[in-house]
Amino acid sequence: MMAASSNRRTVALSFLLCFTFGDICAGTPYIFRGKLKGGFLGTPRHSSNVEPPPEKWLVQRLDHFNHADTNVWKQRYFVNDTFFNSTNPDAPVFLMIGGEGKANSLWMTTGTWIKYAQDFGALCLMLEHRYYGKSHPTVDMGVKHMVYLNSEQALADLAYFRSNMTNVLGLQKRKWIAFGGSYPGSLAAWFRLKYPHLVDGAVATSGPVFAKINFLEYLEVVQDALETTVPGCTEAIQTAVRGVEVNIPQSVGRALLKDIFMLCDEIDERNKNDIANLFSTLAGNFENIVQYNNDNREFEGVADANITIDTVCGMMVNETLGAPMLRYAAVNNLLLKVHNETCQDFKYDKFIKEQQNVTWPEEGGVGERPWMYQTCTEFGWYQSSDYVHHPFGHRFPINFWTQQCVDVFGPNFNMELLQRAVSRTNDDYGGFGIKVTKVVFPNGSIDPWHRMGIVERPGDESHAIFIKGTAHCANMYPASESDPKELVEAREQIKNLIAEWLTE
Ligand SMILES: *[C@@H]1O[C@H](CO)[C@@H](O)[C@H](O)[C@H]1NC(C)=O
Ligand SMILES: *[C@@H]1O[C@H](CO)[C@@H](O)[C@H](O)[C@H]1NC(C)=O
Ligand SMILES: *[C@@H]1O[C@H](CO)[C@@H](O)[C@H](O)[C@H]1NC(C)=O
Ligand SMILES: *[C@@H]1O[C@H](CO)[C@@H](O)[C@H](O)[C@H]1NC(C)=O
Ligand SMILES: *[C@@H]1O[C@H](CO)[C@@H](O)[C@H](O)[C@H]1NC(C)=O
Ligand SMILES: *[C@@H]1O[C@H](CO)[C@@H](O)[C@H](O)[C@H]1NC(C)=O
Ligand SMILES: *[C@@H]1O[C@H](CO)[C@@H](O)[C@H](O)[C@H]1NC(C)=O
Ligand SMILES: CC(=O)N[C@H]1CO[C@H](CO)[C@@H](O)[C@@H]1O
Repeated sequence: MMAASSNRRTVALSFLLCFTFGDICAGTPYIFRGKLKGGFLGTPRHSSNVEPPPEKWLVQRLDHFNHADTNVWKQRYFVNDTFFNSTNPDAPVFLMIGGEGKANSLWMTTGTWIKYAQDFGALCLMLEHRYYGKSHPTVDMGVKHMVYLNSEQALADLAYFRSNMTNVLGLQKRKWIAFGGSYPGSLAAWFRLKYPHLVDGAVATSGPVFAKINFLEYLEVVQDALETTVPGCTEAIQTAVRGVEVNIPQSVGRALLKDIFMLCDEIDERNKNDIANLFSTLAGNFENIVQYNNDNREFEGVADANITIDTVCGMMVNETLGAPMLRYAAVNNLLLKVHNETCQDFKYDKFIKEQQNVTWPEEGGVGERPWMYQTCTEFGWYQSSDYVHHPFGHRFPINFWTQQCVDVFGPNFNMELLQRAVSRTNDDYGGFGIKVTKVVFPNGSIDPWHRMGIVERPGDESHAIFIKGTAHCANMYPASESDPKELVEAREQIKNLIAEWLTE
């Protein structure tokens, strides 16, 4: 799911994952904490005219860990049974796990997992994650209603979904394989970890498994990817950023910046949060491109899918575009244009106000509040500017990010809570030391998220596939003629692993 429609793009958060344009909210940037609006895994756009299957609803418990609480709510799911060969007792069930964005039904008819379903005669199911899309467990997103939002409840939702579907659809004795990309990739691995009797294997694509408050490695990967693709790129960015720094203290300079970067508002040099947001947004232009470089998302209808590292770095080293600061502005303005935005928003207070809104977004809207809540209470993963050697300036340090938790959710959501939460998450799932079997962890070398993912085979029966030269979730998108050899091989390797798990 991504976002875009409004004419502003704020920028405080930079990173998550994948989503679609078309649903946006005003001050929120199209890439938010490394996640495209709508989720880490992009929304597929339909290449054919295949009608996606209709949505269905399951009654779920609000709190799986308190049996005295009898509250229930309705969770959305989808079924594609076209390839399911029910007369074959070995035909498996494939479960696509929803994540931090709405579950887009277009995934029910496209993507690599559908190809695999065709090969194995599988039944395809997708469950939307609680608090995202249309799966609203509570009347609103007030802080006291958000206590039921966490990955453990989400895994318990999957467990109940699994048992309900088994009964309702008569799937006894069938093997289940879980799929997910990005945060749902982590959930796929954790589902196998926590409920090994319910799922026989998991394809955990680009899943960050290690919770960490200060994800400073993110910009390190971005810097490497930029520099190895186009030498001189990071140096030009550094010069540009220095130019921005020099202009901020002077009123003439601020007016110049407003003009060349098409800012929506005047810069208030005393507002450190606005300045942090500005620097982080400008870095975000490059983070987004690196995270999704050459990833075949055209099928999703992603507006900037054809803008790659070569495009933006090509601009950064192109002297005919003027001084480096003007080239940096040209990249910014190109992305604004692609996202149909008329000016660059960077006002921190506006962004915080939007995140404080507890009303569920209207149909099609993108709410980033639930994901923000999960980062503040489980994972961290803030793409701070604290790595020393990246070129984007050091104006968005970790405190800028952690303060947002307090500003949005209140004083309890402080650093102390975050530290306890992140350490509990790693105790719960094992972090990098996760002990699982029959899980494959594909990750792309230039996807910054691989630094929080499994980089070595964690056990004899789980597998790491490192896909050279690819970005976030690349192996999940439909294949294309131009896919690198490594990606083609990875898809084949994953298929062979699934075949192995199904015959054991
Ligand atoms: C499965 O879910 C449906 C709809 O929520 C419910 O009516 C039914 O009782 C459930 N069945 C089982 C066996 O859990
Ligand atoms: C379905 O499975 C049965 C039993 O394995 C097999 O004989 C049949 O050819 C399969 N049908 C299709 C359409 O693949
Ligand atoms: C399942 O996906 C296939 C491949 O895109 C599509 O042709 C079919 O119509 C889908 N079936 C349902 C029930 O949506
Ligand atoms: C991306 O594609 C659009 C539409 O096909 C085209 O107008 C635009 O120039 C392309 N942008 C780049 C940077 O190639
Ligand atoms: C540099 O930018 C100019 C002006 O946009 C363009 O005409 C030229 O093709 C670019 N040069 C390269 C090497 O991309
Ligand atoms: C931008 O606007 C054009 C024309 O109205 C539309 O075709 C396109 O899909 C929009 N792009 C985005 C990212 O919303
Ligand atoms: C809060 O979000 C809802 C749903 O998107 C929207 O209708 C409402 O205008 C927003 N409220 C404020 C104060 O922005
Ligand atoms: C699981 C997996 O593929 N891990 C790879 C992720 O990326 C690193 C490179 O930084 C590889 O070394 C890992 O093998």
